[in-house]
Amino acid sequence: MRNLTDCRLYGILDLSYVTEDQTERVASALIEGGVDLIQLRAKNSSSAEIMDLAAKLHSITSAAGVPLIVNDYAEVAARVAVEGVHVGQDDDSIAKAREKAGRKIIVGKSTHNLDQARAAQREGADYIGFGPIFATPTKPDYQPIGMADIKRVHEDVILPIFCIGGIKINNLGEVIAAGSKRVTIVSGLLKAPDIAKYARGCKVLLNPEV
Ligand code: TZP
Ligand code: MG
Repeated sequence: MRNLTDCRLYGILDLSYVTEDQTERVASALIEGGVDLIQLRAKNSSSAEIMDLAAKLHSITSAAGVPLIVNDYAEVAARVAVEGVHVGQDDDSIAKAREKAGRKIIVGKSTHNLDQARAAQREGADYIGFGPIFATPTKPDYQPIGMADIKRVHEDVILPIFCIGGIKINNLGEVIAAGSKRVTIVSGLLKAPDIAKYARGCKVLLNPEV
């Protein structure tokens, strides 16, 4: 299984962009394109539905050594061998998520400013999301924070930091130039006509040495 510190491109299988019957095909395309980490995000599904889907997806992701992270529902990790859980500012605390999972898992947390990023580190997160950097229809109620604090968050937080929000292959270079080493991309990947090719293009920008 890939180490979190080796992950640079984080893809989210968000059920507002893909139907449930497309998820396995899309997961395979993300993996084929070199996505390092995959999250299952299904804001309108029950925890039982997410459990079934996570189990199906996990057989694909685990065969490829790609960690699978479930958004919000830490109890899923108690029943399905997913590698982690992702929580937002208004969700379970990191400790509560770990307690619900009942085993050693990765726990990531969404942060929307420097103070939240520092707090997530103190709280014991394994990685953070930082954004939305740009305005995004995937999270429409959130004010974009821009790129100004990307450098600072990398100075203050030693955890893997995934910049997120409105990041596409055509603005990824700017986000990297602003100090980002890792990104999460949702709609850019899921709406690409060729998902694997899009992911591969992003990986080239994120891993210039490869
Ligand atoms: N958290 C902050 S922005 C965001 C989340 C889940 C959505 C990012 O989606 P997209 O489509 O890559 O802008
Ligand atoms: Mg949440």
